[in-house]
Amino acid sequence: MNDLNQTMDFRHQYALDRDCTTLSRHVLQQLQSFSSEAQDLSALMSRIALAGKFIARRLSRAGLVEDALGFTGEVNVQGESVKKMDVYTNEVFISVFEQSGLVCRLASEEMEKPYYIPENCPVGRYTLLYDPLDGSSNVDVNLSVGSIFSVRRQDGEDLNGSADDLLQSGRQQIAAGYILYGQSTILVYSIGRGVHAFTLDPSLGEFILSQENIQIPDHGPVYSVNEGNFWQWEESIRDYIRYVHRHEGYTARYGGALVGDIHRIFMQGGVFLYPGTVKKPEGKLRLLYESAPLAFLMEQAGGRASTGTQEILDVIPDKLHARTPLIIGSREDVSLVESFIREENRDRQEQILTSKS
Ligand code: P6P
Repeated sequence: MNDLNQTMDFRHQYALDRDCTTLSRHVLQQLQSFSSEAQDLSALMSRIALAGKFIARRLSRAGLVEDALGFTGEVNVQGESVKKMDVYTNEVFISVFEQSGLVCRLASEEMEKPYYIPENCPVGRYTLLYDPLDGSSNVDVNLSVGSIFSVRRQDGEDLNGSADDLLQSGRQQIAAGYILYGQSTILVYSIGRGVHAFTLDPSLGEFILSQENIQIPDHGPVYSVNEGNFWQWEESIRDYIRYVHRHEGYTARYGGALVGDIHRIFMQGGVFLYPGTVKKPEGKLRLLYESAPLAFLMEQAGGRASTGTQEILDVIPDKLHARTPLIIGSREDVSLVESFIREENRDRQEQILTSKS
């Protein structure tokens, strides 16, 4: 073959490979198997991608679609005002899994109890836990929002519909990820074999592999936290913030929507914090469908996720919508925050001992 044909052949092959690594193909490549379980997981991820496409399409035209924006007037189980887009996105996830035969239960931030798909239960032994539209307050100002998902196997019979078998540590997750609706729509996932990103190509209607085996730097310049809560924090968190204010090499970035803030940390390194407050030590973010899936990804990417005193993936929730403080990102940066918390706890213990002596 002459040089021109060799060059054309290479370009042709590269172009096809670039466009053909779809999400479903990648899952099967990861599992190196075509077993029925591998096929199920691949199909399940494709359903999540389909939900992402529906949501991305709705968001891209929200300002033009009648009744897409604004509030429903309802309050959800979290005590938050429900946006019309919250309802729409929640129903998208439900509809893409009905008649899928894959998922028996869906547990959502928007629903007090899990939604059961009885016809799937004898077959579909998976449960999807998800936050259909995280950061929805950003929708009305056209800033990035995201969906977060976690996949677990159904562990035993859920006889009374209480889904108590979901109250297990994040290490039981078999897949997790998020979809970031920004300038482009990016799906980031892991099935425990590294973290991989796919970018939606609207002209193909497919998520195409754009970044494989993402690794987060051990340290990064970004600290991401809502400093407006400074007055509510424990002294240890305040001391950490004073430290980064006084040392060169840090930059504050906070978008008010978890998925976008976390994606930046994945890409640039650093730490995201949503700590507890004196009044609400459990924090704001939910464990099972926000912190745990993100912690699963972060550990796969070489980072860490902590409550401040415990690895997020070791936390066992007492209820479906349990909340937890979240300190997540580069190993060194998460450890630095923890060192301030340990220092504070040590000082507090010394004060208690001193007062007793
Ligand atoms: P605050 C959005 O409501 C959310 O759940 C996350 O997406 C985000 O990280 C956090 O809350 C923002 O909370 O108190 O800073 O507005």
